[in-house]
Amino acid sequence: MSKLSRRNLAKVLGGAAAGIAVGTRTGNPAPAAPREQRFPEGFVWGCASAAYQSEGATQVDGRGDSNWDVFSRTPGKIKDGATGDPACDAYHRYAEDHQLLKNLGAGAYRISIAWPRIFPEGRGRVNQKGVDHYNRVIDDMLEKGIRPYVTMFHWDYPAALPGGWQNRDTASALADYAGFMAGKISDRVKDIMTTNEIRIFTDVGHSIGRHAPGLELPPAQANQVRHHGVLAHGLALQAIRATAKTGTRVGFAENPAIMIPVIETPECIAAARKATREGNAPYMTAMMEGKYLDSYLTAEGANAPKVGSGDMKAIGAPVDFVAINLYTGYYVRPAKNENGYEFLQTLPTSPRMNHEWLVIRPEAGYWAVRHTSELWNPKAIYISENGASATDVITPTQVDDADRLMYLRNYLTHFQRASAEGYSLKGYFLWCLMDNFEWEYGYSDSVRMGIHRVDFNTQKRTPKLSAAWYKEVIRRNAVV
Ligand code: GBH
Repeated sequence: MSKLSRRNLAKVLGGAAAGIAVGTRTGNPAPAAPREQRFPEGFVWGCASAAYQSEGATQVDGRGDSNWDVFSRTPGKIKDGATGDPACDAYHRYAEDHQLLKNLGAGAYRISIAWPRIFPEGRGRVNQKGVDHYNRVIDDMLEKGIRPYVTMFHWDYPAALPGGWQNRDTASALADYAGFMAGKISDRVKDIMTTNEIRIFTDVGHSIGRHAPGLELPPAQANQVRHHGVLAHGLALQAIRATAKTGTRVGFAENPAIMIPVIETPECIAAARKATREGNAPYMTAMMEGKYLDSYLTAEGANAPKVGSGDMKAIGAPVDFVAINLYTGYYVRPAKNENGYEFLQTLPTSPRMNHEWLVIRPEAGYWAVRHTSELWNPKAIYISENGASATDVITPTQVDDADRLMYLRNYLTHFQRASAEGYSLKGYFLWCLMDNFEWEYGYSDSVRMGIHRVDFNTQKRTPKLSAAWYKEVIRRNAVV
């Protein structure tokens, strides 16, 4: 045996491997009882959905056309030419859907209101049938013991609004609508979100052009649209507070880019926190701080948005909670450059779910909560969306989606860590209760995201394996 003595080898590999007789095995100590990764008492478990993705019935009861109707009817924009019809026909089947939540034991459902059902022309005339519809939806939820969380704007605005988000007036139109609706529902709805993902509907809709209205604006105009987005939140917040019954809490649902310290050292954590603040400068950071960071304004230079007096005060008014949609994240480390950090590349080998963009980064769940708390310390944080596109395996007796379950369980482990460390995480909404219209991907089989499978021909809903798993999570109030 070369230079290695048997003794050294035994140290590294253990006696038996080194050919040395080991003494009598005394056995391992008895394993400790498994410790459950629990969530605090009163933690809110729910599912999420959105009007245009699930309601269908786009021509019913006086609803006006939305930007998404116009976009999805434009050839070449949506896979297979799909539109928001029939979606899940939730407009007519909401009671059945609430029953699905009840079967899960879920205590909450996040829905959005279709603005074009309430103000078909964007402003002015109210369509009472639209108001009546949401009153029925909310009442049915409450009768079944499900707490409604309502988003005023999840991307579908009345197509009649001149100029859409390029027009500053759209921000005040949203505020008028949101204030009006809050007056109608806040006797029963206690948690309202102004907007969903300003980062996405402004960027992907106006800069990348993959979402409605499909524009690819130059930087100055795109920044102006972003400003109108956060302004809409600020004005809506004011308007809702002016009309809502006391005890109604108002916030936003945003999907900030979350930067993960690739190695958990204090330097790397600080770098990731700084990158998270700066990487969301036009959106969440502006809403939490009431200002645009100098680094953002300097980088944009002449393309920076034109800001009206009083805008930033409205945008930065304190919210009652922050809701985060969390799907993926970005690895960051410290660097000797101007920013003090750099991003690691996302590689072709980075594990993904079926969406190309859905890179699996479960740690982002923990860092979303921790960075948000450390940067801005909001009263409460919710995860308002988290979920995955995965392939369903259909057997005669079951719909198996073990990969979705794997994804969800991994992320939940990291949300639980944040909660166990004492961060103010109050609830979790799984995206999605059921398969639905997945925006530019339409109804493609590969990007279904539900824990209930929807047959879009018959509208039959079938619980998947992930629904059975989620039910057990809720029952035990723990990661299972
Ligand atoms: C959420 O957005 C939405 O709130 C929800 O409506 C949606 O169904 C769900 O995700 C699942 O997609 O390839 O450059 O065009 C999550 C944020 C928005 C991230 C679209 C990826 C595509 C970027 N996602 N985006 S791009």
